[in-house]
Parts: sequence; C-alpha cells; structure tokens
Amino acid sequence: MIDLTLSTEQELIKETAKDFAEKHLLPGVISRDENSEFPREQIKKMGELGFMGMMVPEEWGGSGFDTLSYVIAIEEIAAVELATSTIMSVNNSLVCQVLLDNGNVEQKNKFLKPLANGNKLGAYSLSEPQSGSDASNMRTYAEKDGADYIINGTKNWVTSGQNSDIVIFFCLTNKEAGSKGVSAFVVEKGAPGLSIGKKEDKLGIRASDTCEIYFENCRIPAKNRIGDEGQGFSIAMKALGGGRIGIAAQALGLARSALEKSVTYAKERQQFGKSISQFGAIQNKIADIATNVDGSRLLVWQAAHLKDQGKEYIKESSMAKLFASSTAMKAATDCVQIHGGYGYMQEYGVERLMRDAKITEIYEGTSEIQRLVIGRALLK
Ligand code: COS
Repeated sequence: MIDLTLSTEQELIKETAKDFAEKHLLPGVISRDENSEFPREQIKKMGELGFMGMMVPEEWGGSGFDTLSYVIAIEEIAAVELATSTIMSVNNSLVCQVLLDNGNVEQKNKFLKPLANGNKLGAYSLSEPQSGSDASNMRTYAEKDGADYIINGTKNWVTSGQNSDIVIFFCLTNKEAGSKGVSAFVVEKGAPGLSIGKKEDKLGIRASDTCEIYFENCRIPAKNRIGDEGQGFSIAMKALGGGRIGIAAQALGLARSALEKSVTYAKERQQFGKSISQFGAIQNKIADIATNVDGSRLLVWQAAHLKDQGKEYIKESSMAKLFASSTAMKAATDCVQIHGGYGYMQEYGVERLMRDAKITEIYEGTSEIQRLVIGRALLK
C-alpha cells in the first residue's frame, strides 16, 4: 500500500522547520547573500531544535529521526535559504553519518555527540584541485609515524571549511593501490600543520563558506583514522549516496519556493489590462514547474524511504538528485522570466534562486556523475 500522508511527528517537524525558516532565516537572507555572511546564530538555533543531527540516535546526541523526516526539514529550510540548508545537509548526511556508520565508541563520544547536538560543526573534505568527479585520483598522503600520521596535501571546495570545528577528510595511505589506498580521518581545527584557505567568492550559496584546506606535515593521532586503512573510498561513496538525497531535498525546496513566488507574482502583475496569470505562456511555465516539483518530491521521498527500510537506494538517490537539481535550475530560471525586469533585481529575492540553484547540479556529484551512477546500476 502506498501512503504519502505524513505522520503527526513529521507534520510537526515540517511546521517547526518552516516556522524557524520564516522567523530566523528570511529576515536577513538577502544581506547574508550579498555580504557572504555565515548564519552563525541561525545554525546554533538549528542545533537547539535538533536539526543538526537529525538521523543520529539520541544516545549519540542526535534527534533519532528517519531520513524522510530529515528531507522534510531540509525542504523547508532550503525553501528560504539554500546556503543554510547546505551547512545543515553536510553536517547531517555526510559528517555525522560517516561517524555514526564507521566510527568507534571513542570517536562517537568525542566527535559525533557534539556534532549531532549542535555544539560543534563539521566539514567533509574529499575533492582536491585535480580530483573532483574522479574522486579517487587524490594526492594528499598520510604517512604512518609511530602512533601518528603525518599528512601532506591540499583539499578544496570544503563546505564550512572556515566555520567548522572538525573536518572529516579522505587521503591516500597507499600511493599504489588506487581507490583501495584511500583512508578516512578526522582532524580537529588547531591541529599543528593544518591551515585554512581564504573563503571562495561564489556565484551562489554565498552565506555558506567554501575554502581550501592545507596539510603541511600535519600530525594527527592514528586513533583519528575512521575505519581501516583502505576503506576510505567506500566510506566516502556510501556517505555521498545518502548525502545526495539531502541535496535533492534542497533542490526541491528551492524549486517549490520558485513555484510559490511565480504563482503569487503572476496573480498580482497586470499587463495588457489583465493579470498575467491569464496568459497561456505564463500558465504553461507554472504548470511545468509544479509538475516537476511534485515529481522531485516523489523521487526524494522514494530514496529516503528505501534508505529507511534498509534497502538499496544508491540509484534512487542519484535519480532524485539528478531530477530535483535540474528542476530547481529550470524553475528558478522560469521564475526570473515570469518576474521580468523585477526578477533580475536583487531586492525581489528571485535572482538569488537562479544563482543558488546551479550548485545543486554540481556538488556531491555533478549531473553527469549521477547519470553514470544510474547507468552503471541499470547495466551491471
Ligand atoms: N558504496 C560503497 N562502495 C562504493 C560505492 C558506494 N556507493 N561506489 C563505489 N564504491 C566502491 C566500489 O565498490 C569499488 O570497490 P571494488 O573495487 O571493491 O568494487 C571502489 O569503490 C571504486 O569504485 P569505482 O570503480 O566505481 O570508482 P570510480 O573511480 O569509477 O568512481 C564515481 C566512481 C565516479 C561514481 C565516484 O568517483 C564519484 O562518485 N565521483 C563523484 C565524487 C563526488 O560526488 N564529489 C563531490 C565531492 S563532495 S562535495
């Protein structure tokens, strides 16, 4: 039986997230975007509401919700500020999830608890300047030295790189073994030899910080390795499989916001003596956005549901991300078009949607990589 009705608890999560977004995110959203200002107070409050470790059991500091509840919350946050939902998504589905699935008891106590209860913020670092889609082609290397590792290399595109307290990163422990030579580690800010680069000046999601991180003979204890040597690539990929459901939910939230703004404006705006909502050209755009928004939600919920059932969800996660991100980009572009000249101006809060939407087609795996994952799953 298919039942798409939300439970009472899920309705409450949706309402809480929506209410928070309208009261605490909406007021400063344009200025945070303009000034690339990190939503520090808002992230703190989201921690208090239990939104930073939603899928982590309560014993490890989280809220103990399922993936469906998580995507419902992400949709509401992203509908108001995509940048904030990015910070939330990375902390939840990449950082906390890696520690929950692969960390030992000591690592969970030390790192997971404060990340899940919102006292600390985490970053996830896989990419390097020469290795983006070809993720295993990394150069950063960890050399074993007694009870420590000494790390050298450069990572890039690290979300929350400047504002996080800890970074989960992936590097080689064996230079000859390809993806089997990758290991996962956690490093705390302030570790000797770790430095953080300047904040990148981005097209969109400007309130979230993105930067390079540098390891120069950075010494970290071997007990900071997550899982065994050589398991890192599989840990990274598994986390991204879940993370992509979160990105799809972000894209869905943004697309829904574009739909709502388009409907409101189309009804208000008068041209040629009538509301522009009466023109077929506008109706067609709005009908297409609405259909794709609902299609995106069904794909997002399907992937989340499969994950919650403990079933295989990698293909469905990539399908949700591929479809929802393309929907977000198209919906935001059409929303600007419906608003005409006003849509192009910053103060109407519509041009930001178009700038923000683009990243959902790129990060946590480009649309081309999602097609590769879907194709491989179908043709194996
Ligand atoms: N879960 C667990 N293990 C996985 C996995 C997954 N989802 N996907 C791959 N692996 C494992 C494979 O099983 C394989 O191990 P075996 O050799 O034992 O079978 C190993 O990892 C290498 O996999 P594969 O041969 O498929 O690696 P490729 O180099 O072909 O890369 C893609 C696969 C392209 C899918 C991967 O590199 C990728 O997702 N790239 C995009 C990275 C990305 O999203 N970056 C965003 C940065 S984070 S903002």
